[in-house]
Amino acid sequence: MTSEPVILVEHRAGVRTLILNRPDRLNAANDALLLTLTAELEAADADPSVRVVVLTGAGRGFCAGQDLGDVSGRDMTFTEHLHRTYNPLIRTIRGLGKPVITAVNGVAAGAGASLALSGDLRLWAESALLIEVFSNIALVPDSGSTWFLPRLVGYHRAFELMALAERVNAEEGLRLGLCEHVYPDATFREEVQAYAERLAARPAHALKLTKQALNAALTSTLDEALDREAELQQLAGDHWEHEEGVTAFRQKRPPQFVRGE
Ligand code: LHQ
Repeated sequence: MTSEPVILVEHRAGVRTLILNRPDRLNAANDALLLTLTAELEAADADPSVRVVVLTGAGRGFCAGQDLGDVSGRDMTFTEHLHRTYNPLIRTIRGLGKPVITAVNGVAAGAGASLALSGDLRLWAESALLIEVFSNIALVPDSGSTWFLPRLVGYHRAFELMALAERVNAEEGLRLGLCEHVYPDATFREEVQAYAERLAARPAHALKLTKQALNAALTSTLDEALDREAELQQLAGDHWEHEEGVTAFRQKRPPQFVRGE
C-alpha cells in the first residue's frame, strides 16, 4: 500500500504550487512534511522553469502547526527540533531567489501562522483564520512569528494576539496588513493562480535582487541600504531584463521578460 505524499506538487505557467497534504489533521506538520517541503522549495529554487512558488493547504485548513499527536516520546529537545525542521524551512522561504506566495486557504495556527506570515506575498481566502495559538499550550511563538508579527502590527498588538491566542479572520487580517488580498473561497485557487502568473511575467532577476535588498534592509541602517542598492542596481542594470525593459518602453510595447526557460 502506498501512502499519500505529504506535499503535492503542481506546476503550471511558471508557477510551482506546493500543497501541504494532511487534510484530516488540517495539515498539521510532522517531520516528514517539514523536511519534504524544504526539499521541494530548494528544488523549485534550482529549477529555471519555476518563476514563482505558491504554498497552500489541501482541504479546509492551511496548516494547524506542529502535529500534537507526533510530539510525545520524541528523542529530540524542542530546541533541536526547531533547528532541524522549522528553522531551515523558514530560512529557505526567506532566502529563496524567487517570490513565495503563501495562499492561506483556511486556518493557520501556531507554526502554521508563522508559515502563513513568511511569504513575500500573502493571499487569503475568505475563510482563512490566523491564530498565534502557542500560548494555548503554554509555548512561545516560534518559526519566525516573534519576528514577523511585531513588524506588521507593532509590539503591543502582536503581544495581545500571542497572549490571548485571538483568532484573526480575513477581514481583520487585511486591515492589520497580515495579507495583501482576500478572495472568495469558491474561486480562491483560480485567483491565486492568476495572481501568481501575473507575478511570473515580471522580471525574475530584478525581483530576486529586490527580495534580497528588502530582506537585508529590514535589519540595516539607511547608509547600509543605500550602499547595497547601488551594488544591486549594477547587477540589475547589467542584465538583459533591463535592456528589454528599456527597449520595450522606447518601442511602446509591453516588455517580454520570459525567455524560453
Ligand atoms: C490536529 C491539530 C494539530 C494534530 C487540528 N495536531 N491534530 C514547534 C515545535 C515543537 C513542538 C511544539 O510546537 C511547535 C510549534 C507549534 O506549532 S505549537 C502549536 C500547535 N498547534 C496547535 O496547538 C493547534 C491545535 N489545533 C487547534 O487549536 C484547532 O484544531 C484549530 C483552531 C487549528 C482548528 O479548529 P477546528 O476548525 O475546530 O478543527 P478541529 O479542532 O476539529 O480539528 C480537525 C481535526 O484536525 C481534528 O481531528 P479529529 O480526528 O478530531 O477530526 C484535530 O484533532 C486535528 N488537528 N490541529 N496541531
